[in-house]
Amino acid sequence: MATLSFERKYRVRGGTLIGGDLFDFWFGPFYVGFFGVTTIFFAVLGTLLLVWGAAMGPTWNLWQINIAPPDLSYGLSFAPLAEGGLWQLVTVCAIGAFLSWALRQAEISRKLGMGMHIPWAYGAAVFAYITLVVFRPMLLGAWGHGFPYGIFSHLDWVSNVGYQYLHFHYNPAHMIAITFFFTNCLALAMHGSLILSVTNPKKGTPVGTSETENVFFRDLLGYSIGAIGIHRLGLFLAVSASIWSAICIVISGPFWTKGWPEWWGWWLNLPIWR
Ligand code: UQ1
Repeated sequence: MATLSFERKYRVRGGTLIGGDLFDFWFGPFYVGFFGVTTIFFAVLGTLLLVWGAAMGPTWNLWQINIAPPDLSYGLSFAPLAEGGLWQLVTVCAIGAFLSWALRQAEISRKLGMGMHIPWAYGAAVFAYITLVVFRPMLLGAWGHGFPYGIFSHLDWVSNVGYQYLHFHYNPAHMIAITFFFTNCLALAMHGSLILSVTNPKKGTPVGTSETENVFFRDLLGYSIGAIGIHRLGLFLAVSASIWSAICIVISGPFWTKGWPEWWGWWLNLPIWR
């Protein structure tokens, strides 16, 4: 789609965090900026490294391609490219691209005079990823604790690590994370369906207003959280899901080495049951 006429007035100079005016331009509809350049650089390099790894591997079957982290015996050192070094470089590229993307969001937010809600919210998901592939492996003393980059292989990793703790669903932080994911899903389904239903009345009836939205939920639940409130709730639920995901994986190993069902012993052993 062509740039809308009103978009032109938002194509203003400034707001950059780095590079001054040098990268302060657009490519078609996309703002570039210094971090647009670094995003493209890391994303393209990382993808090429994955393709190189696939070329060295035994298969081009998309489901079975696997770029594995180094063997645990390499600890926290650099591994040869064909023995996990590629995974290490891909991880650096992924983190470089994700952080560049967040900083590009921050530059665009500054340009438009917006708050920093979007980069911080996105940053929570990046934080969960970095916790998984950097913080936890470092706490455990080996990059080999990172997860492999591959469709089936990463599923196998999740299954194996889950069984390593006997039953991962007994991890209390995992329970909280899942509860946030599900509640977020419920809230977005409620919000999306509410907005679509209010703006798509049957033929002949006028489109509803914010009061129609409020009244629906007051009739249904005796409470309406409000137009801004539902978005605050959504942000809270989504960011909480990311943060509790990071917590649930970082405590598995570094802070709790037994099966997760055993953690609940404190509850089963409370004197109130005797
Ligand atoms: C709601 O109360 C509300 O305010 C009018 C919305 O804004 C448009 C909503 O999208 C939703 C889903 C609700 C209902 C939510 C709760 C937590 C009662």
